[in-house]
Amino acid sequence: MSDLEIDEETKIELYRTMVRIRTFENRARVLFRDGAIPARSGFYTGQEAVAAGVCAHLSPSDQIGSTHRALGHLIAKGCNLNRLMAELCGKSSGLNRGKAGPYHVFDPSVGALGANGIVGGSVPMVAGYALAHQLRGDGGVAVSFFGEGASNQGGVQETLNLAACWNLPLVFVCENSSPEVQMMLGHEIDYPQLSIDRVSDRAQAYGIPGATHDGWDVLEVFEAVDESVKRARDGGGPTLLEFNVHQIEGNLDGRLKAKADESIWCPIHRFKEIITDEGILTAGLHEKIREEEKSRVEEAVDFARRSPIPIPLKLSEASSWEDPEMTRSAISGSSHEDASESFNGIGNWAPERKVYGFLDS
Ligand SMILES: Cc1ncc(C[n+]2csc(CCOP(=O)(O)OP(=O)(O)O)c2C)c(N)n1
Repeated sequence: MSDLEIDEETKIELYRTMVRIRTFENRARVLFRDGAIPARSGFYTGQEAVAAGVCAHLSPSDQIGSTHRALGHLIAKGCNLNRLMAELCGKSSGLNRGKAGPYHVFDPSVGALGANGIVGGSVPMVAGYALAHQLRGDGGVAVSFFGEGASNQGGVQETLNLAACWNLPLVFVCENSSPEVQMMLGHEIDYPQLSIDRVSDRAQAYGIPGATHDGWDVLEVFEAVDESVKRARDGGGPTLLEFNVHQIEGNLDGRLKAKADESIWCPIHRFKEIITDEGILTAGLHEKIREEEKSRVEEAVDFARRSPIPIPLKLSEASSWEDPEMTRSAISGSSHEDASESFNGIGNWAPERKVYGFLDS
């Protein structure tokens, strides 16, 4: 590790970003429960340190490619919260006019290539952006987020190989929440999915640097990514970084209540203690950040609520798909009225959910 000095302002920004992600997701959970978000989504709760620590090194002209747990990545990359929330709610003011939803939302204006419902699907695409930076010689980098499950996909391994062969300015970020990591954290494992202990060991096979870090320590993430991004910008090629993470509530039908001992791996809880001890975060500043982020998220909810749903006919007109009739039936499964119904926010599948997250503890 480098001897990187991280100043107070950066630490507070990292903290704020994590709080923003947690606040947004907790609010989104309530909207899912109430049926206002008529779609499925993975959650990023417990992994915030990775998105915050990575994206702090990137500018809007750098790209990230994401997973089915994209909200944290998108928020850390600077997506407009109003339009992000509107997108989740299927509203026409959403980032993608309400057509992408939680699994495919994207915002190229901030370099967020978006969520991806296909496990490992975004990884090869991100390499294309890295190649574009290399060809332009503009010093830009691309970052590819993926899970340890995705790391076994052929496309991910091919991209690692190609990125290494072409020396692309690409940082691979594997967020490992595997059963093996969960076992290390004291939980039981149910099935093996990796033949190795560390995904980063695979870097060796491609002749690129690789390392594994605690993904619940935002400073460790920040420091590790600093080196890799600098190397990529300076023409030093790709890196495979692995961050072990504990998903506090990753799944749709996940546990309703976080276990008390999970606060150990809650990146926000941990970092709050550290910067409080350092005298950087006072109770007043913590409260201010919480209130500001809560009101930003509430503003996003209001914006989404006030926004209209897309008009079904416009869905096909505004689309680049060629056959409007096919588009309509693909979206609705049947008639225009059904399509309108499917976007009106009255889903009834959402299970009862509770909101939690150590922010107030
Ligand atoms: C190509 C493909 N296969 C299977 C699925 C179903 N699926 C959704 S999430 C998931 C697990 C992915 O694991 P990982 O990449 O480790 O991410 P995590 O959920 O742990 O964050 C699977 C198999 C999918 N969406 N896409």
